[in-house]
Amino acid sequence: MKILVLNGPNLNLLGERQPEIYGRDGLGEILRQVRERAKALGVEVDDFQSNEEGALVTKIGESPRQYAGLIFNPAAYTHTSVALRDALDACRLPCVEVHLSNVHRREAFRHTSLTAAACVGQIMGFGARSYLLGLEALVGILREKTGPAPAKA
Ligand code: CA2
Repeated sequence: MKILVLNGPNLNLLGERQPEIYGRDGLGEILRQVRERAKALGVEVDDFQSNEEGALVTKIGESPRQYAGLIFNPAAYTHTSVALRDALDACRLPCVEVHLSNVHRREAFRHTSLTAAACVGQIMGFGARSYLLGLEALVGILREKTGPAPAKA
């Protein structure tokens, strides 16, 4: 079972600025933790980050060929992108939306997510742990559908 971890604009800058909001871990470190948890859960993970909306739309569109589900931090596009919402609806894969910060404790423009309604759920406010919780939730949902992973030899 393969899962795609998608990251939107500016998340490549994590760890460099605004650590009080986003924590000190860079995206590479967050993804390392995700891969470690994925291994423990017995699933494979790929990742993709882009600062471009169209590249994210294209990646989501291609994802049903390769992946069972998505973990997605759409970053600022969360609050603006009908295109990403439509792409998620169209691809029909289960997606967990994750955010490092609790957007409801921040500016009002961050309180709306256009993408959340196309997702099975949303996890926010736990820093890098949001991704790990999102992965666990997604794997749980997928296993409910397909049954447990085969035991290791
Ligand atoms: O809390 C989150 O995960 C966000 O998706 C992060 C986005 C923000 O626009 C969302 O409202 C909430 C920002 C992504 C990264 O922004 C950085 C900006 C400067 C330095 C480091 C990261």
